[in-house]
Amino acid sequence: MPDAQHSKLLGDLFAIYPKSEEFVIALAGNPNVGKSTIFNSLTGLKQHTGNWPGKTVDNAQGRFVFKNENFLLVDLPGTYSILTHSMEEEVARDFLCFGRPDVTIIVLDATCLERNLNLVLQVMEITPNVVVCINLMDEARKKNIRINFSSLEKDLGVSVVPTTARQGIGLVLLKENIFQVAKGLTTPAPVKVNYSKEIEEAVNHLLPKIEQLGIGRVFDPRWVALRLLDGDNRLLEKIAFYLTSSPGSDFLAKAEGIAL
Ligand SMILES: Nc1nc2c(ncn2[C@@H]2O[C@H](COP(=O)(O)OP(=O)(O)OP(=O)(O)O)[C@@H](O)[C@H]2O)c(=O)[nH]1
Ligand SMILES: [Mg+2]
Repeated sequence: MPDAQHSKLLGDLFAIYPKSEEFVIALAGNPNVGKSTIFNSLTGLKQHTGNWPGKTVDNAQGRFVFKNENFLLVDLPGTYSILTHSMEEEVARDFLCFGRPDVTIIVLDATCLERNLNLVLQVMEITPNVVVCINLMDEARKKNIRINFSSLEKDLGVSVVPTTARQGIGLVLLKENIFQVAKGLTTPAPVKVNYSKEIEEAVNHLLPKIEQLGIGRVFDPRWVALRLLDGDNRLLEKIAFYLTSSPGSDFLAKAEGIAL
C-alpha cells in the first residue's frame, strides 16, 4: 500500500490517485489479450479515464473491493517488451518501474503463450509481486491447446490463473490471487533468467556497487545491473532522477567516489 510520499509521486508522475488504505494493482500484457475486458469486469462503473501526463496515451483507473480490502486497478497500454519501442510501451514500463504497484497482473493470450511469456520474465525482473492471468481460454480450447497450469506455476514461481474474461470466467479466482499477494499471504518466488557467462560476470561485478548505493530499497539490484549493461540512457536517467528526487535521498552523496 503506498505511503503518503509514494501516493504523491503516483499523482505527480502518473495521475494515479490511490486513496489511503488502497492497494495499487497494475494490469499489464501484450496488446489485445483482454486487459481492458478484465479491467471493465473487475471495476464496473467505478472507473476514471484520462491521459497519462504529457502523453496522448489513455489512462484508465478503476476501483473494486474484495474481502473488505480496497484495490485501485490501473489498465496499462499493451506492451510486448519492457525494453521500449513505443510511447505506449514507455508508459507501461515507467509505471511498472517507478509507480511500483503492490501487485502486477500480467495477462497472457492462451493461444500464443510462448510469445507472451517473454514479458512475464521481464516484469518478474522488476518485481516479484506478480500474478499471471492466462486469458482467452475459450479460444485455446477451440484450438485444442492444453496448458499444464501446475507445471507452469512451478516453472515461473508465481500464481497462474486461467480466465475467459469475455464470459466473466475465472475472475473471482483472479481477485483471490491479487488479494493473497497484496496482503502478503502468498510470497511469489519468480524464476530469474540466467544470462550468458559474460553477462552474469558483469552483473556480479556491478551488484556490490549498486548495493553500496542503497538502491535495493527502491529497485531490484539485479534489474538495475542489467539495465546498466543495456545502456539505455533514457531509462538510466529516469532511474537516477527517481533516486535523487525523493525527499531525504542520500543517493548522490553515496554515489560520490563509486566508479561503476
Ligand atoms: N474469445 C474471447 N475474447 C476475449 C476474451 N477476453 C477479451 N476478449 C476479446 O478480445 C478483444 C481485445 O480485448 P481488450 O480487452 O480490448 O484487450 P486489451 O488487452 O485491453 O487490448 P489493448 O488495450 O489494445 O492492448 C476484444 O474483442 C474482447 O472482447 C476471452 O476471454 N475470450
Ligand atoms: Mg486495453
